[in-house]
Amino acid sequence: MSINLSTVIAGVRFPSCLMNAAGACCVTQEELEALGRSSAGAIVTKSMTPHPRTGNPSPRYYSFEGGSINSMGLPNLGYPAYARLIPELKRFGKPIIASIAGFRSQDFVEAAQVINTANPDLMEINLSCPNIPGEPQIGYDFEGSKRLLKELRSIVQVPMGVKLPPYFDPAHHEAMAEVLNQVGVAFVSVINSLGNGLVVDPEKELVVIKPKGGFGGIGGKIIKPVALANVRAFWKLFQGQVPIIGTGGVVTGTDVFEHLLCGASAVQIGTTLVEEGLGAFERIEKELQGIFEKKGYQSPVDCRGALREL
Ligand code: RRO
Repeated sequence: MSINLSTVIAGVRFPSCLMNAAGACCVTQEELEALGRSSAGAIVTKSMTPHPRTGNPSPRYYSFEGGSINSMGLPNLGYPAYARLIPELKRFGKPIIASIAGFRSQDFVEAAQVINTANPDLMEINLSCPNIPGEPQIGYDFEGSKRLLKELRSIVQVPMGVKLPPYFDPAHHEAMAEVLNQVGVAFVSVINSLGNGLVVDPEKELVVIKPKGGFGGIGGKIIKPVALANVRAFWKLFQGQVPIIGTGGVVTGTDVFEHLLCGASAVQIGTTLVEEGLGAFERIEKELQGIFEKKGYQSPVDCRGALREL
């Protein structure tokens, strides 16, 4: 039986359903090229802003037993640099997803216009950066999200999706699904890190990262149930008609399998990639292949959304 881990999102074929999450190992040209050479199914860029940014002061990333906390503060090369890089990255023969961020709608609009002409395979609008002091996450403002996405929708010609923060109430899943239905998005990427958590070092009686008094986005193993719930909620609300990229808590092939069962068409990896390096793709792919073999699945679409309920 031949197993094929490729997947299709918005008409774009990905050679593998695994890829990096925006932010993980994807800021510099070197990092993006390394993703190109790796067995990742796509190259996802760091979220980009109009001007280059060094980000928040260090320490700004910390890993612990159950995951990670970060307050990177959008370090990136600025969209003009990524616009130049995207056509070069095409030589790796895998889709490129450009992640767009900003502080005001004009930032998103400018970046979207320029990046659109660089022609990435998909554009992921980041509505969920939790780490800019004084800037709320746009994805928690449903009217604001609608206004911004409608404006972007009229500019962006490549398939445009959104990266959402986690929601914790069905009313919020419904409100965002309504927005996305009205705008018409090509895919949904859930979830970004769980915003504004706090990790404490009891020995030192101290926070573990510097910005925002130690508050930061939580990623990794411990956020998996929240990620799966968000994938499942949007899968159901869209009745499987809008492709979902699942992100959150992926350490093993079993974690990927769980995301697929909940309805994901592909899965992004953040904390594990930062901790383990790009070899994680091969390891997790092998583990997923082993699960498919045992269960008799040939491709992600065979089990997508197939989670049974009691
Ligand atoms: O750069 C960051 O601090 C960051 C971003 Br833009 C994001 O979307 N999610 C995250 O956990 N960190």
